[in-house]
Amino acid sequence: MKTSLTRYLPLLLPLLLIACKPEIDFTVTGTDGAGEPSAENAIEFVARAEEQLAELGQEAERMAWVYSNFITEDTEKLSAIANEKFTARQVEFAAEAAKFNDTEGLDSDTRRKLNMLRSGIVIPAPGDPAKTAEQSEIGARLGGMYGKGEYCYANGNCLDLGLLSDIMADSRDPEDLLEAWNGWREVSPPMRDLYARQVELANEGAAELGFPDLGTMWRSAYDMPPEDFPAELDRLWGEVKPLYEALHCHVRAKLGEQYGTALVPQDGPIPAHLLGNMWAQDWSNIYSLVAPEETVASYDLTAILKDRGFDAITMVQAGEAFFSSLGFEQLPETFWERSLFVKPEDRDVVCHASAWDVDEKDDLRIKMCIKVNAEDFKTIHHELGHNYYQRAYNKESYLYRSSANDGFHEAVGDTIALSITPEYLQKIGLLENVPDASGDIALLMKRALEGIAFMPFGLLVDQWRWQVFAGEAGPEGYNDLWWQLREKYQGVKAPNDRPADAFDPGAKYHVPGNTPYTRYFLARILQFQFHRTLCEIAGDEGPVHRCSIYGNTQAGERLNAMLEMGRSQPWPDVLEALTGQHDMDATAILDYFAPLKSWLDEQNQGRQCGW
Ligand code: X8Z
Ligand code: ZN
Repeated sequence: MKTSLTRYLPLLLPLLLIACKPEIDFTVTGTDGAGEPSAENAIEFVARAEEQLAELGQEAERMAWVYSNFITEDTEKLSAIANEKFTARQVEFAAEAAKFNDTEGLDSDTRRKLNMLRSGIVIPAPGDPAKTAEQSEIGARLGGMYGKGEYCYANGNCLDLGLLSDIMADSRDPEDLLEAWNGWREVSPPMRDLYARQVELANEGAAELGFPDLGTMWRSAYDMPPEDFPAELDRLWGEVKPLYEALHCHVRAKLGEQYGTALVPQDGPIPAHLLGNMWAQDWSNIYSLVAPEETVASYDLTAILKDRGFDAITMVQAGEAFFSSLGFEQLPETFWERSLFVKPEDRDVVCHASAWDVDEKDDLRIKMCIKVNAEDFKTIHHELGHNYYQRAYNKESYLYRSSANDGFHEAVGDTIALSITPEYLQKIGLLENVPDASGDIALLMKRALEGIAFMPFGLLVDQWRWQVFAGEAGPEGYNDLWWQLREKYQGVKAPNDRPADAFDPGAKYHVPGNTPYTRYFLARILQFQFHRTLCEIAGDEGPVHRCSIYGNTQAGERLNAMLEMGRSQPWPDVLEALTGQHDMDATAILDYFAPLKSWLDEQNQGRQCGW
């Protein structure tokens, strides 16, 4: 809902999109002075709220942009102030909206928008202005701590997350991996008490709006009763889990061969520092360790991009060209002028990739510290997906300028990325020869190391937060709960005993950045549903993992038609408009990976799987 930003993803601030301009008139909202909470007054109230929030949004958005591009004490403060004003306003509107709960005769749009106003705040603040200010300051501080984070080695060499991540990706020395892994986790212990206070304040804010806790408020954003949502996630995860377990089993066996079974016991969770990624959420960097031996070597997109002299800009241009081939209008000139593509040498910035729509018209931007590699090539498509979505729904009214549910926003660019197939790379001149069908297992393995490996992580981050919000773990128990969930869902374990003050969840952007995470789990399901449908529309009759919709304007039109709907309808209806299906459905992902699943099952014969 609109209460989730124009900047997609990373909510640097605890807030959604906006903050306010001091010159705006804040008087008279809601039912005050407007008589009874009648249906007529509700319409008027919603219109007023939309107008004010739309206007207020831009300044906070600009403030947040400046802050995350120049992290200093001053921009932190300015950003917190802007955020505080916006939050206060949002909370007032939410409370006003609740007054219409029992109003009869509301039309469905007004009812929908009132619900959005009431429940769509990511981090609601208590009504007390001092607490709102405190909460905004904490939010800004946490974002800055993460953005500025670095680890200094004994030789005085200090590395930021990007460089530490390079070690996680490339090193095969367990000691180096462990130091980088531990080093990054030194950034987060000072966040723990601030985070705990933020939870306390946000829960108070949620309670004032009538929710038992913040987790329930977050789960209210899915066009179904909040209590049904976890069961829906369990259903989807239950379907994908056997595939994940098969992948886990094979990867663990191969890591055992690489590092020895003393380090990687073959009947337990995998040590989290050996999977090629700081959070073990994407395993594609260890492809060479787990690659199918009998299939022909597939291509190495990182090497191709480097050999062809790609840089950050030309990589983004290639992403834009894909969308253009589907019939999407080119990005505006300002996108190229205002985006941040490369990490600046001279200042701290938030490098975590994000996409922005500053004026909700066409001031689209991305902010990324792009490296020339396959992973960032994919992330560029991910971010551009956000931008094209933002542009597609910009004719909707303010509260509907968002995705059908938050998983949809995350799924669009990832759907396009599934079309970066060997055939596509050949078409655009990056690959001479397309591997024949014997290369499919290699291709699917790479995709699974990204997408399937990610799924339990995508689920557990909010399982952790929901329990924290519900008071099931206090600050002393945060870290243990985190590792219980990592073991339960991912089958990974901390590589060493965690220090008493460890706050490992804080070492993942979205926790200090307060960005809900279940959206990425949903996106994994949705992207394969979208891909399957778009390939059908494109008339592709081959295996779906080989299909690329590049150049197919019918597929582009149908995709755009869905994007244009924004959040104006319940997500099942939006999903149906594109796919004909009313439900999220894991069969698309399972069908896509079916050949790999058979292959993994063969490899795993005789191995003891599970943890
Ligand atoms: O945060 C992101 C995007 C921005 S919305 C780069 N992602 C999650 C992550 O990095 O943890 C994309 C995949 C999951
Ligand atoms: Zn995203």
